[in-house]
Amino acid sequence: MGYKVVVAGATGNVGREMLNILAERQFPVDEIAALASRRSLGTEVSFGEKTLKTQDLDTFDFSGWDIALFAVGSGPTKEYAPRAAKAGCVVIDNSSLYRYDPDVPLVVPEVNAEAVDGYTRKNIIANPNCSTAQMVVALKPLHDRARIKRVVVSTYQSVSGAGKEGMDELWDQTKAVYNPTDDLTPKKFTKQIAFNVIPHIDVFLDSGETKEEWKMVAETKKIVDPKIKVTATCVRVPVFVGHSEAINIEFEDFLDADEARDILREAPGVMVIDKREDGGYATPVECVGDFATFISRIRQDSTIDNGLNLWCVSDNLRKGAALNAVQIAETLGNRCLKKG
Ligand code: 11C
Repeated sequence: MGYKVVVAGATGNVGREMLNILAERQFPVDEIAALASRRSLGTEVSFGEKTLKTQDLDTFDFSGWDIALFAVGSGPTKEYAPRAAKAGCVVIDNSSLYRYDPDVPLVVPEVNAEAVDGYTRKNIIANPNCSTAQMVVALKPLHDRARIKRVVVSTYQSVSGAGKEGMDELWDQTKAVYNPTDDLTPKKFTKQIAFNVIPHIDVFLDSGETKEEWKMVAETKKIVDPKIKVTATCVRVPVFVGHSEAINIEFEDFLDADEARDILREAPGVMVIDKREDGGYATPVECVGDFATFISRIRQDSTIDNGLNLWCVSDNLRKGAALNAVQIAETLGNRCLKKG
């Protein structure tokens, strides 16, 4: 006995990972439908040992389906998520469309699992931005011990955050750098990404921040604590998968680096790799395909009374998107929904 599960956007980076993770974690699935836009129709996708043929999102009837994982971007989400929700199917949405809606829970299960219960207001639950998800997994257990006042974070975000086009652009440009006849013109990104870094993700706001930076502020407040002040600089780097973050935290109470390390070792979803020696820290290539958020370089910030610095790396397509969505589905199943 399980659930009837839909994955919308099944041919994209995140949709494929959703199917992989549902299978890997043996989510109780009675029936599964993989949906795609009309232009990807008929494309086959894997679900464990099975191959699924994609069906048309536009004409799909969500009645009788229990859970729909959406990874289609805000535009199509606006059109199809309310339709699914109205048909009685609980939508877990990876786009930013509903994240800031007070009637929609924004959930990272290690941090605020109980918020899932609020799904009944719209039949929709929002999945946070990838850079927020991994950061709050690390912040929450430290906040519970010493109350966080302020966070200063700089991100090093992989090109897969910008979808398959972003990955293709890094691949093509990397080859083009060595072949002068190839075209280096940026298409998906605003500047050359190969052998470069770009301090710009998502659109600019009037404040001078980018929307990616604003999301880290607004989402941390909604998920962890509205009192926490956050300031972010979000940067795209030439890495295919895995986002990294340098996080500076100011607490109300003193927290020693050793105690912080012990707390994080026990924290759900966290893997501490923190030896003060060559290679004693995590980097993105080692974290790809993993479920954990990796924390390294935990150390005191001696410029303030109660400060710590740490390095945080996670697979942005997993904890930052597909894994978190599946964990929300698991939480919903455990707390709220009846099987079959
Ligand atoms: C990136 N974080 O790396 C973005 C991708 O709000 O869900 C996810 C955007 C979002 O480009």
